Amino acid sequence: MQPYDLDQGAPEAMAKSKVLVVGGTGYIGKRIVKACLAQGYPTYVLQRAEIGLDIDKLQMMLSFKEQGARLVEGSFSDHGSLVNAVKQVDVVVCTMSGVHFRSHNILMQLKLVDAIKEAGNVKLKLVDAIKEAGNVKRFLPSEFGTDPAQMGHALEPGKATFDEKMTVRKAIEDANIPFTYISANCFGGYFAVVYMDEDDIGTYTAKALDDPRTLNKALYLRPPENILSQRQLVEKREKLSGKILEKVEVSAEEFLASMEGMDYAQQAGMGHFYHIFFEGCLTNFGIGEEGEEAFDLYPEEAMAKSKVLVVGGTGYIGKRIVKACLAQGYPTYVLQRAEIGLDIDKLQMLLSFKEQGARLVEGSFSDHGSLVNAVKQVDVVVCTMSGVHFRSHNILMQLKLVEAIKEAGNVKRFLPSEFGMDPAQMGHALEPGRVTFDEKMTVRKAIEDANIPFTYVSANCFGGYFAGNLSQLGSLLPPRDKVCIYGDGNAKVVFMDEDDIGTYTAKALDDPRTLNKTLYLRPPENILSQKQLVEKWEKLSGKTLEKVEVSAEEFLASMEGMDYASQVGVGHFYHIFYDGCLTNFEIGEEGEEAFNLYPKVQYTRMDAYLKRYL
Ligand code: NDP
Ligand code: GO6
Repeated sequence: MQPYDLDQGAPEAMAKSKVLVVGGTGYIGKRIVKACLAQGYPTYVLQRAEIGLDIDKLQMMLSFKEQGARLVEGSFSDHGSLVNAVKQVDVVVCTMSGVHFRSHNILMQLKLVDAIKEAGNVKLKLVDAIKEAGNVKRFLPSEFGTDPAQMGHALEPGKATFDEKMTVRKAIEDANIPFTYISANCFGGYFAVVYMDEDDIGTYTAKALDDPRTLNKALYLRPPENILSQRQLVEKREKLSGKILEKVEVSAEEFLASMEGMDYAQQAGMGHFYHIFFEGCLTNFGIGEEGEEAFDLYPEEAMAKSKVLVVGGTGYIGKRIVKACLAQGYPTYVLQRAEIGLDIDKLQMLLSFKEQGARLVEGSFSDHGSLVNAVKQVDVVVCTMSGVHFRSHNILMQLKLVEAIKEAGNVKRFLPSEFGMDPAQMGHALEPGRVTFDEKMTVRKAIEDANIPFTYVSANCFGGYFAGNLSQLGSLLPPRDKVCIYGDGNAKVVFMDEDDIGTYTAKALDDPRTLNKTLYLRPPENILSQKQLVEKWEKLSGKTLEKVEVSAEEFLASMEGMDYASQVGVGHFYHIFYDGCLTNFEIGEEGEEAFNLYPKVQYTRMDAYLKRYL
């Protein structure tokens, strides 16, 4: 067991379709297997009888099994075995070898063309098997390239590729098999128009195979920043290498003329290049009714995952953000402060992060250069600097981090330590509690003055400080007999499971929709009044508590004689429970709501949260 287990996939996993990948050890197939496993699908991979002595293939199969896939034996020359295989699942993804040329090796290309030809009829066998089995809810045939429906005019002999795929489509549709066709455009490694990273093709395919919005549609992968002309691509290369290449312009006529005398496989390839680079066939049509665009549907997957640095990673909320970043597959960096000294718990936690794949970066707030060096290594910085007066309160220390980010100049987004009430709403807050908001606003101003892109996460009430104790000050446990009810107890509050704050923060940190915005965490079922919270506890515990109503005046008067940290707490509670400051405003243009953006996150409801206190 890992110490901070964040298994946000689990509740979703139950509902996920069972997926069979046919062709799972292939170039694109293995990435789809990986993405299906990563996204929590029960994943089956066809293990062909023909595997023989191909030790690499077998090893790959075994590694899939180790990662949780189930291997299903079958063969394309044994119809019954295919039927048996597809009978076990809901969705079949086929990545049978297709239209791409791995190199200019002429003989290899010949073999590939043969394989493509063969694939055409082999896949029909699969279609027959699916038809006969009758249980498959969706079939994704081997497409993953140029949309064949757009290629009726294609040149011979390259046209064969598209014709065969259209034959497969016809067989699928004639058999009334529900489908999704993935038009993945160019695999980045081969040729370059809409360029796609192969792992992203796997990710989008796994996302789409269960999504009702892609049912009986073609899914086009067109992430906007990957739509590039050949010239733009070359420019990028030149920038990276610092070397200018000589450009030799080839006219369409010359290009087509060069096909003469080439072998069949090469001619097919030339034809495809012609349509892509001279016609622009990947982008010269709008996506109609029959299609969907992957970037539109899954904007959160659009970019290669950003590198994230968490500053304050061993803190109460910080460690949960680190866990969520790791779980969501971000390359995750955690600042290891030089000041750690003999704090053995902190060090052990950092080591456990490292074990889980995080990179530790040494640095100190009293060494500007070390902070610059740390932030230079990443795209996004999340700071969870302490901000609870009776623990420690160092919100303004973040100004040093802002200076470092400004100097480094590479950071695409900064999430400062907020994670509470929206300080922008708290201009009227009472002394001395307002210091929390004033300092957070000072940090915001420094960020915005330095033109650093940001997201502010307004996480509302941590369950541990506000729910488990039924919102009682000075205690973290539910009261046994009496509970103080603030006013009429009806002001709406938002209670959050701390792990969910980690999950939403990790989701938002490279989402274009949250750029330069405040993200409010308001999952609908967690918007509760204090009374409703108490009711839930009474139901769970089977015990009714005596309610002591406290008026606003009494509550504020109680501040007198308290120490500073407690006065801060009373002020915050006052605004939350008497003003209703967490919910008495609408989210405007400058904000987004997390449940809206990420409806699939199975957030923890407060009954489940309170169960832990029974
Ligand atoms: P913690 O008290 O757990 O501290 C977080 C981290 O701050 C520490 O782990 C440490 O980082 C860093 N830190 C502390 N002192 C120093 C220092 N002198 N120099 C450098 N780093 C330091 O913070 P919380 O998780 O409680 O608070 C984080 C945010 O959440 C705050 O903005 C707070 O206001 C907010 N919050 C909101 C609540 C709510 O109900 N909404 C409740 C509680 C907090 P390291 O890991 O490097 O040692
Ligand atoms: C948490 C607290 C709880 C104070 C925020 C005294 C910033 C926020 C909801 O850590 O002062 O007993 O938004 O006796 O924006 C502390 C502070 C509350 C808890 C608030 C916080 C909340 C900071 C106490 C207590 C449980």
